[in-house]
Amino acid sequence: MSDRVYLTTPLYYVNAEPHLGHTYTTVLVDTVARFNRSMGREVVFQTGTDEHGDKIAEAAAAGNAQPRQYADRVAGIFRDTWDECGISYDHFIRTTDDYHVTFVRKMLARIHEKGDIYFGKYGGNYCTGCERFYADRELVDGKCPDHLVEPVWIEEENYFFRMSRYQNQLRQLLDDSPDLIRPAGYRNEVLGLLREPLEDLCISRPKSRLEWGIELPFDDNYVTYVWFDALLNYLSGLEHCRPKDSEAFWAEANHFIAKDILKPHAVFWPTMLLAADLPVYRHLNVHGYWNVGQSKMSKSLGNVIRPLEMRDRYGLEGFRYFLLREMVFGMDSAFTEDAFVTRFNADLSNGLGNLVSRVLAMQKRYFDGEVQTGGQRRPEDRELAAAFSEAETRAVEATEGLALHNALEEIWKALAATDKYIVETAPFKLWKDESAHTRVGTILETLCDALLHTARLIAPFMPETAARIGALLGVEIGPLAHPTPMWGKNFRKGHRVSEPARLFPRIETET
Ligand code: ME8
Repeated sequence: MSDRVYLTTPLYYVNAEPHLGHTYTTVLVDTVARFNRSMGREVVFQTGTDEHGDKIAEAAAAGNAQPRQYADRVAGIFRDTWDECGISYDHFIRTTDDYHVTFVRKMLARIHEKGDIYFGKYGGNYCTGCERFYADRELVDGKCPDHLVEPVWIEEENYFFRMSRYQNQLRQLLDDSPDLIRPAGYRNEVLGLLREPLEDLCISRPKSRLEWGIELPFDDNYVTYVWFDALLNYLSGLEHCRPKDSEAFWAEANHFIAKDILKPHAVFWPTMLLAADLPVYRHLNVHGYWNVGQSKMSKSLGNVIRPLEMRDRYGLEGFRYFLLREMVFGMDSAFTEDAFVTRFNADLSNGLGNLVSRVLAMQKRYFDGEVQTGGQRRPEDRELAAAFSEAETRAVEATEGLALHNALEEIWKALAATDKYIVETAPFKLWKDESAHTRVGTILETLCDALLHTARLIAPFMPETAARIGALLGVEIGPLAHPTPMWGKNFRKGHRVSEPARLFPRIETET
């Protein structure tokens, strides 16, 4: 891995407010960004909003607003939500930003000059939800498989991107870089699409039908919107915020999306880049869908999960933990409040939270909070250190491979080893024997070391919890790039830790 990485979320449509699905991708990329920073890499993390097109114009009209006014309001809600959730993005882009509009027009002109954009007449089945045409074979029972509605037949003169010309090059690219699209299941899906002839891509709308888009540089009667507009954000935003070294970041571009927008990202986008003589991104990382219970999340079903409501009810850290622990990257997951509460109580309240308060309580009770340094280590102490060292190696490897749920599982194995260490060394029993007090001090110092290691490992996943544990221990939590804190060397003589605190009060449910 290079020392620079560029990480992106999709640009979310402003016709809906942030929900569980948007939050998952954003929290996932935030975690990957924090992890990479902790590994000593320089990160650019970009998110933002997709604001042009029919859907947005319709939503604005429904609320009696001008599209721009409406987009300003909802883009603000997205940005504020991510700020309130502590998302560590470096750049927030809106497709209505001037620099982006200029960039899109420049790319359109370049590809048009090359002869890869032509004018033609076309009729086809259009899904407004997806903002793209569907070939008959892609429809299921005549309906868009994603939105389950019949597409509308649209026939008009428009501009087309000669995508078909790049079919072989794209196939070659997928052969040359087997990990371009991850996990492999989605790569295979794309290879499947490429077995059929690739159609050209309609990239315009006449202004007579849609004004809310970016005017074509070569025909002011037409606008472009959605895909030819939005996909270019990944480059326009990077060049805008890193004008001097955007190429180096682009070489390590990692897009994160859900499977719903696989085709635009795996087919439209790389062929657009090939046509513009630009290098293709490094990885397209595709995750599955969150369903709510057995159903798709939807406004009409009234089962939309909103991030700030979850924060107010349970706290953000628990929500982050659940999302990252529960979803296997690439697979679908079901969200239920019951599953959330069960995991929260088991892993956070009884698990991590209980361990932290137990260790600090013993430290307080036996030594008035003062860490007893310099004691003799025993094999069981070294075994616990080894469990953490193994957890670190495995968690780092799993996170690099996007198996974040495995990374957390590995860290929780180290927590289980710590609980077992407490049971087996039994400091609360030893304390009854005065001659064993020195040993109890060493056991507790080992446990404080374990908490420090825990904080360091969970920091990308639960940054606030890691910071709280660091503050309770009264020590800096170093990044993963620094040498691992040495057991028995982290606390100076006379150092005091804080009084115990409850990090994750148990969620009581009415039964
Ligand atoms: O498609 N489960 O925007 P969008 C998991 N503007 N992830 C989900 C999800 C769910 N149930 N629902 C949404 C667009 N997402 C275009 C993208 S990019 C240049 C333009 C997440 O608001 C997931 O990341 O419909 C998905 O790919 C994205 O939101 C779609 O967001």
